[in-house]
Amino acid sequence: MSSNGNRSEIEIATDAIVAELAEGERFLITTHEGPDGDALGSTLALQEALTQLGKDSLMFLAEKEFPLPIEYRFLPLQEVFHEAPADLVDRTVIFLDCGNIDRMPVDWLRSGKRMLNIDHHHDNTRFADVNLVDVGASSTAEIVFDICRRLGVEISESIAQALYVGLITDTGQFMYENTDARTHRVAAELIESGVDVNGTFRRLYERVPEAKLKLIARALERIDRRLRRHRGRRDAHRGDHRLRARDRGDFGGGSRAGQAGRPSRGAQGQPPLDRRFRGRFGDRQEDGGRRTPAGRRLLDRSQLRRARRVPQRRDARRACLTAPSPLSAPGSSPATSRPG
Ligand SMILES: [Mn+2]
Repeated sequence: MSSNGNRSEIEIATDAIVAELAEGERFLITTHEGPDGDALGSTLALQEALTQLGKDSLMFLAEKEFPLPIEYRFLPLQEVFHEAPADLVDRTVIFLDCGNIDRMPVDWLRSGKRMLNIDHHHDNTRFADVNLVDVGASSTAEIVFDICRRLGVEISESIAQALYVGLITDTGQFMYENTDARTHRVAAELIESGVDVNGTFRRLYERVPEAKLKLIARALERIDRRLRRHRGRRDAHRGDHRLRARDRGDFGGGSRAGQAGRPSRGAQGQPPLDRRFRGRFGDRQEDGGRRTPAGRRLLDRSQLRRARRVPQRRDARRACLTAPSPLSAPGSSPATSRPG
């Protein structure tokens, strides 16, 4: 791999960018839509760096980006512009962390005096007048750190803080493959410049919004209620369990409904169907349930729910009820089969 060739290419681009920043007077810094930690951190850091050098610099983000995701709201972005400045044509527009101009779909941004492109995405389309695309950098923050150094900018606590946010968010807290020795060296220097490491991690990763917590709590409560209801129902009908098991054995669901009345039942030693149904609806007084005037058991709410859940079994029962009983069927009835 021509890493030497690559490096010199990046060196050349870095020199060109540094020259643009050093010589320019008015700037407008922007990034990609839906900005992440790297986008916001690099923007803030470069804004402060250019201001420190006495430049007139503005930051732009569309109004729709606000409010930002909760984890980024601690960043000091109060001075971000949402509109085109009147002197846009005199400003050099700097795109940070933006691999493609369509990732910042605000057309007037292309009407600046110059366009600079500082990024680390491997698929960067190099859309600007000067493009510094360092795919070996973990983050745009890492590149901006390098630029600051070359411009002789003092890495203040706030610049360090902003760049550190870009560094840890784009490297997944130094876990991704883009993390290397250079990343850690930059991190070390930022920490030496005053980054509140623990506080930054806490702000970025431990601030769960109250609304989200409430939502999770509600969902857990609902699951708990369902579990309790399910257990209660199970316990209440445990006595009914054996009967239900027998029902299943006898009817086996809707598909076997048509076979339920076949004469071989008696041969299997099972009671005739009409007797079984009398038992189900008429004889079971011991369950204490409410009954219709005809003696049918009224289902309580949970039993109804259960019955609705297995409609095919109810249909099977109805089919059995209306099917001719083997006892009353002509030919098998004692009355008609009796000789004489
Ligand atoms: Mn990035």
